[in-house]
Amino acid sequence: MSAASIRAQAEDLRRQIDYHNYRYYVLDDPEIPDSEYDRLMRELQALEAAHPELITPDSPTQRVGAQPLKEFAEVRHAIPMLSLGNAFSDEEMADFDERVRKLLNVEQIEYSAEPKLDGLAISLRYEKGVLVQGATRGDGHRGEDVTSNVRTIGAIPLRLLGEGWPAVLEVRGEIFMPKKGFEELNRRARKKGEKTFANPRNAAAGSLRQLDPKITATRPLSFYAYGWGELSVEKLGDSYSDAMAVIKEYGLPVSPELKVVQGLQGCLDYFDAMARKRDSLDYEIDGVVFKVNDLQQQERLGFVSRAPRWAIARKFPAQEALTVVKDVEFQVGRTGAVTPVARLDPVEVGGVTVRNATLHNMDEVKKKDVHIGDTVYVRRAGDVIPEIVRVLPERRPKTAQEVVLPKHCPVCGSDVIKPEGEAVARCTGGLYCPAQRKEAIKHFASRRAMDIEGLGDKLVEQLVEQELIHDPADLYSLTRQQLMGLERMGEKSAQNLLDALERSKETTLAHFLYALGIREVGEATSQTLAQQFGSLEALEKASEEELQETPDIGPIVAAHIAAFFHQPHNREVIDKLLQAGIHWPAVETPSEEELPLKGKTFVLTGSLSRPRSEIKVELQALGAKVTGSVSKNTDYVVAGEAAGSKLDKARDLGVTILDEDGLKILLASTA
Ligand code: D41
Repeated sequence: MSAASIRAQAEDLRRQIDYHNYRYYVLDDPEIPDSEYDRLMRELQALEAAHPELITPDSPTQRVGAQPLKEFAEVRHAIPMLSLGNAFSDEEMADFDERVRKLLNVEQIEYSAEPKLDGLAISLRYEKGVLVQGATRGDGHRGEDVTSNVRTIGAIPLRLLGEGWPAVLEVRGEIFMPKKGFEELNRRARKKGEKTFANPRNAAAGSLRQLDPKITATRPLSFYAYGWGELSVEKLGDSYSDAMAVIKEYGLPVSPELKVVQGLQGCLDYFDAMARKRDSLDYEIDGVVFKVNDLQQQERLGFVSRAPRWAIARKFPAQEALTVVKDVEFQVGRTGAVTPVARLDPVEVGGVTVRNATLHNMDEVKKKDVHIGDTVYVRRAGDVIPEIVRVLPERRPKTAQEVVLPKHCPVCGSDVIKPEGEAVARCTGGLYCPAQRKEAIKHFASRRAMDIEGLGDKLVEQLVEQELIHDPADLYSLTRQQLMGLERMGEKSAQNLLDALERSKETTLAHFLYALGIREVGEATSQTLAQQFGSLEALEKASEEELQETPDIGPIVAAHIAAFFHQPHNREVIDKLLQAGIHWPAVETPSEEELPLKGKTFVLTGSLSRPRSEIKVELQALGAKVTGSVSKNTDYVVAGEAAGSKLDKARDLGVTILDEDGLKILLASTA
């Protein structure tokens, strides 16, 4: 292929990707599935990797790439970023409308209305259609240059769509974090015992103010435009709503809730409608912004100090309230997580009565210093579980009681453990604990565990709900009659399930260990344990110290394993399973010859045709070690599609690189 046609092909891919970004972020109407989008992206990456001279700064592959900064540079806003006046009641809205009508001397005003996003104001500068700068609002005159971070946000185009845009266009809007992404970010932080963000606004601000754009790139940020700054043309339209439609055509997301309404009544109706819709939006809003729609009218109204006289934010009532913690109880989740929950004196928060608030985990209780009897601020944000924001220590009564993690599970009585360095406490009941039963049984039956064909999640749920089974061992005493009494279960499928149960009894020690669902014991660890200990009896008797001597097993995993076998209930279930006839061939400790890959270290990278865990298990069975990073000690790198930096490193170090076919050949040669 000629250089020119490769360049054309890269450009074509970029146009396709930009277009699909627009369909996804701006129109909220994707035309192709994510997998197809990923394929286009990989194709472009491959092309650019082979021809680095063709990479352009506005290529969709170039979102993350900038080096970490020492500090942000200052940006002066040639046209200041204004602030907004507030209205907290319908009366204040009426005052605003009256003022505007008097100043303009008109009967009724046309307003544009949109939700007020709770995020961070930003100015995006496009020159000749290319994003050249992203700057925070700062004090309105001077902000910070966050260009590298802004570039990582998928909703923000690196170049404008279509043509005919002004040579200079500054688009202003709000960067925000959707609720789901915020919850997920905090869940991850909590799991790692790291600091959580108090709300999506803080999370968005914290993410945008990272000096390393690679961190920002991992944060689920989004953007809606709501105005403009410098323009090299006179205007984008005659009204705000027309101008926003133009900005949307350029490929920038505009709130899908943006509407033109007539007069004060139109504003009040829109506000009520948005208050009802609020919880179902997937981002936080703290009110509605109304703007005089006609740009000439806007100009006549002008500004007072730094706020336009033509716009106002009608705020929702506070989402926080004061109440008293009556008690703290502990709930057990499906994964055994034991979570403290505060029982509160019922209190109205933003129109809803709140009786409970989650405290997440004991670290959180300690950090916030919550005692039973304390007066606390509770916050309800959207449809998420209410939270305790902080306590008022000056109101703590003498009778206040400390919150203590129970030693035993409130549901099943098994020991509760909180491993060192982990935030979450867990019930060790596992298979036995009713709170965890369904999940434990689903896992037990799954393909890579006992592989009970036809026993899907729905069926397990029915069986547990109808109390036909209490633990996985009960599966093996189910009768045809019992099964045929279930929904959508005929004679044939009942018999098939019984046959599958029978077949599953013949297994391996590694599969059986994995099926038990011991925390942190995945397939690879199960296999290591089976190899090292050889028998279930030996493993049951192993001390934490002995467990830790096993390759790849650290103190946390060792503690989980020991705690599991320490629980009498778990031993009972295991005995029942063995009595039901589950068996496996004795594990032979393979001789040196049987471990052809002993001493060899592998790294798996890129996208492979099978789950990495599966390949890892296979390699380990042959004695190989599988690690996560490439070093001079690595013997083989198995590289799938779109392999990145690990592959580069392997090349640099001269490590043998295998594709999947190469791996097959290697494995076949060891057989
Ligand atoms: O959603 C928002 N947070 C929002 C903020 C919005 N929808 N519109 C806004 N419009 C303006 C003007 C009228 C000055 C163009 C704003 C803001 N300003 C704003 N955000 C932070 C400070 C000012």
